Amino acid sequence: MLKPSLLKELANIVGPPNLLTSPEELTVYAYDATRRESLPWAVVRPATAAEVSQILKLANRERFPIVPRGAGTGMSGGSVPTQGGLVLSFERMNRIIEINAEDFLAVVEPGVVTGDLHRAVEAKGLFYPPDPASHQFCTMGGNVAECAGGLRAVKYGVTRDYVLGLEVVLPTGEIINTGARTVKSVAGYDLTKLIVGSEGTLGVVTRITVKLLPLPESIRTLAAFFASVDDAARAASNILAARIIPRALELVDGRALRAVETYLKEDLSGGAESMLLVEVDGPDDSTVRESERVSKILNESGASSVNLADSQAERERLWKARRAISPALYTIKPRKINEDIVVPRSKISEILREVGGIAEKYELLIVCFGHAGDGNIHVNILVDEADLPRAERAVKEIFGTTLRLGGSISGEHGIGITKAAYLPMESGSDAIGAMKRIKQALDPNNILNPGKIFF
Ligand code: 2HG
Ligand code: ZN
Repeated sequence: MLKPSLLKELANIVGPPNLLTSPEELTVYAYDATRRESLPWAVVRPATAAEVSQILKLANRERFPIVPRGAGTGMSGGSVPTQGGLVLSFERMNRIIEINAEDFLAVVEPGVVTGDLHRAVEAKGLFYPPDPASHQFCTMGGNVAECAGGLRAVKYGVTRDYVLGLEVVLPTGEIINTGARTVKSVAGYDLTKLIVGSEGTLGVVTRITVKLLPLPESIRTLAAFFASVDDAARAASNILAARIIPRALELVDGRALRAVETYLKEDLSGGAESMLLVEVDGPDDSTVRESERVSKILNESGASSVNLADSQAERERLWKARRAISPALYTIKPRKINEDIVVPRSKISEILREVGGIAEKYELLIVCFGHAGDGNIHVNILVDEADLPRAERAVKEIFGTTLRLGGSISGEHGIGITKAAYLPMESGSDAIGAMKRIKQALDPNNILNPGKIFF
């Protein structure tokens, strides 16, 4: 609880309408996409880095937890206020400050919706590649905090690869600027990369400078259907083996297809057991050639049908379906444990087979879909209450197998609270010790998003 005198100080900093304390309002800031919930004690909606700085200084003086929050679309509990405290919501810091075509960069506040940035830069012939499946809702601050990936990571990389610089309020209240407005900069430690993906535990991001690319001239999208997920995985590998890096290479298994078809009330696949969505981009003549090569490989890999999307509307229909899989899975069971393991690309078929074996062994309903092109598979265990103990054992085995294959337990969703217990399996105690020392140095009173990443 925050005592009344503190609430008054907070109201003075952000203005009374931007301090929320009623139970109804607090509920809205209690959850994320994991559907875990924990009520904050209060919520503030700051408008400037200076306000954030004052709030953090107050939190240090009074030792209460601060939980930064974007749109709450995170998949590992990063923005859930598990220890209560004060949520810092960035809905008012939502301006696109600059789009600079000469320097190929944009400067945004953390509350900008990622899809809005896409549209704004594309209107100027520019391109911001990172596109989490939730791009219509998620915000840039959250993308930076979790180092969001998305569908185009296979060719273009993840959020980390586009952040040139940040304005960050340190847990102790200092406002610092990291990085530069240049493509290159090696001045001192790379604090930008340290903050990106630190899950709101090392600093509060108040301004983001991102690199932009020229907007590709043309895009071609293919949907291919297969009789088994094994065939689809092999086809994905065959595309990469042909030295083609599409801008998206997404795999959807049969169960995920059925779920999204029910959810959207449309037949996408004609009953197929797996789908690959492949998208190539570049100069027009090159996408024509590349999509023809991809189509040939898909057919030779045993696809039952391969369709080239022949209109923008058709492309949008396919991607809308792909992006709807995550919510659609709730039509099957009331809960889903979603993992985002990532393996070296050569191991995609192997990990899918292993996960299939684990599902059988523990008698669980496991759905796999996601970013096959970069090895990042969303393994979703769909559970009732009674399945939970078996699901926990299965998760451990899935992570063990992933690590044995040279992968990582999280490709893009972060550790948060849901994977904190498993981080030692990947990082080991010495590396975690080093992480904890960094945390301690920057946040000596452990006020910033406590309880996330490690216990
Ligand atoms: C996606 O790619 C998201 O759709 C969500 O990362 C994944 O729900 C999931 O497992
Ligand atoms: Zn994803």
